[in-house]
Amino acid sequence: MNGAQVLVKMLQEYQVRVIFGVPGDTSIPFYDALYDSKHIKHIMARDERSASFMADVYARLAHKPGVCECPSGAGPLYSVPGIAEANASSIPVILLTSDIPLSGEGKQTITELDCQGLFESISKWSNLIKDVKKIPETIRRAFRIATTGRPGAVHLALPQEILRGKFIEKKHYIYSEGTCISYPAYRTRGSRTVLEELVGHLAVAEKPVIIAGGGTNHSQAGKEIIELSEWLNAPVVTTISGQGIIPDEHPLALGVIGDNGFHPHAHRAVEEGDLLIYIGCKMGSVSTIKWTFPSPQYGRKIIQIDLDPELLANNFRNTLSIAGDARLVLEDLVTLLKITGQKRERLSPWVEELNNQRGIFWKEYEKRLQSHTAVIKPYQIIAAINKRLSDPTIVIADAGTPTPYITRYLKLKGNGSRFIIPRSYGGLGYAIPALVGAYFARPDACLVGLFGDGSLGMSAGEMETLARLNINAVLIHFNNASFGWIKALQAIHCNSRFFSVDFNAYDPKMVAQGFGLKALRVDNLSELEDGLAEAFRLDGSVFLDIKTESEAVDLPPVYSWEKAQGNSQGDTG
Ligand SMILES: Cc1ncc(C[n+]2csc(CCOP(=O)(O)OP(=O)(O)O)c2C)c(N)n1
Repeated sequence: MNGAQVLVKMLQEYQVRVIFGVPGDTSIPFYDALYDSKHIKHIMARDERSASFMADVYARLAHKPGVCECPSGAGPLYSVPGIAEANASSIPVILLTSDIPLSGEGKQTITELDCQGLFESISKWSNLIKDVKKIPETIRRAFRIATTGRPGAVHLALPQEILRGKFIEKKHYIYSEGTCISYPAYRTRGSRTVLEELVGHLAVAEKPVIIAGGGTNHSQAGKEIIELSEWLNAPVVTTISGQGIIPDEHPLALGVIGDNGFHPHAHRAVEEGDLLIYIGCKMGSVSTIKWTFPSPQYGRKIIQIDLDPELLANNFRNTLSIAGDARLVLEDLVTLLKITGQKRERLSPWVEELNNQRGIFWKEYEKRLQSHTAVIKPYQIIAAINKRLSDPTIVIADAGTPTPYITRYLKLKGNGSRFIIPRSYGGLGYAIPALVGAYFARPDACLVGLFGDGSLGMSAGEMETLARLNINAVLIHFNNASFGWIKALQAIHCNSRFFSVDFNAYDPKMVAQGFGLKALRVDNLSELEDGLAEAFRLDGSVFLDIKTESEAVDLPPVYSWEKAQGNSQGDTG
């Protein structure tokens, strides 16, 4: 076997079923080896950035590492966004770059680039393989590093001599480490002593609140979160990445906290809570509104559970910090509570009151939906989408208009549905390629992507990929003819002196059709329901262009923006 064949065999050993990538001069031996693989499907993307986004979303949904590949030079440069996003969001993505020959190093070889150095600051591990015989052990290390501890991205550069070189080692060197086929691998339990301390704090807490971050979704800790909240009768709020961990209709599921698309009653719960349990939550700038929320309050206890000890007590002063996997820590906590404690049988008047507020909030929303508006508002689009959602549906959204409205108003159905959004860098152009990755992880699910026209401009080419692969997906385009989010900031902070944010008029429907999608257009509210019904009914990828109110006219639910406008809704108290 040559190195490329060994690489393919190793990927098969790790049960890799799909690789996303873009071809190049240096990828020829790897592609030739993939040609013979009956187990691995190669998905050609139109841009390495998209390929890395596809691998990222595949990993999030399949709970296995996502693998992408690119050729030397421009390929790794274009792969940066997806690798950085995956790494910062604790998603195991493995990028394989086929590189120029080692013999060409330092000789002005076209596409020569220090790929190892390029990825060092945005991955958990970046390595250049210099010996064919090291391929198996390096691949094992790559999967181990990507899936263990706090999962993240790994990059491997494979020069031509390595891909073409002869592998003369024994075949039994080619094997996988079963635990690292999925993630999180080697899950760790929390310290028993600290958990007992937590049980003591819970026994005297009057208003405990559970705050579930993205780590709870990665850990698949939904059942345990519900068990804990029901045992304590404690409300659960989530961050944007934690959404979906508890069904929205659950009496203890209050909603989303943070700056973007928050629910006022969820904020109130956290602000009034006397014991806050943050689980799998980085407590970063958005969920804590730049570390001002919750406000400092004497006697309030903060507990943080995270698999990464480096995050513990990093941004707030914790009463207790517990290092461990969310699911296992909660499993142990609930077991301990059952042995030692009394279940709180009834909802406290405080939780009843919060629920009452939640009821009023949603009634007011229903009322708002009754009024006719000249231009379609984003919240009307989400309400119409909600009616079409079945279980399981995967909803993927981009930055811009979709984020706050989805966060606030989306109602996922059932246990199999997920909502995905890249929250570490919020790079535009994620949702369209992400639909491709989602399809390979969850072919059973209905796929819905939401994005603005700014995002469309960045990843329109992947509509060809969707059409080529004949993927069933609904693509919802929020057409406000601008980089609306930035325009809104200019409205708030620059007295509407709009600068470099408006697009020329063009026809996105024709763009989508040109790439082979079915495309529909909705200009006003009376067409919205029918347009969506048709988009969900048709087979294949369907593009729905919806003319939408700009954020600059009608501010979205962003706490700091509402506050800057003096809107009392933004008040956490
Ligand atoms: C790659 C990238 N560049 C710049 C930004 C900064 N940014 C955040 S929101 C936004 C505007 C988004 O415009 P659009 O996709 O049209 O959505 P809208 O806000 O209009 O709904 C920009 C430019 C970003 N998030 N990602």
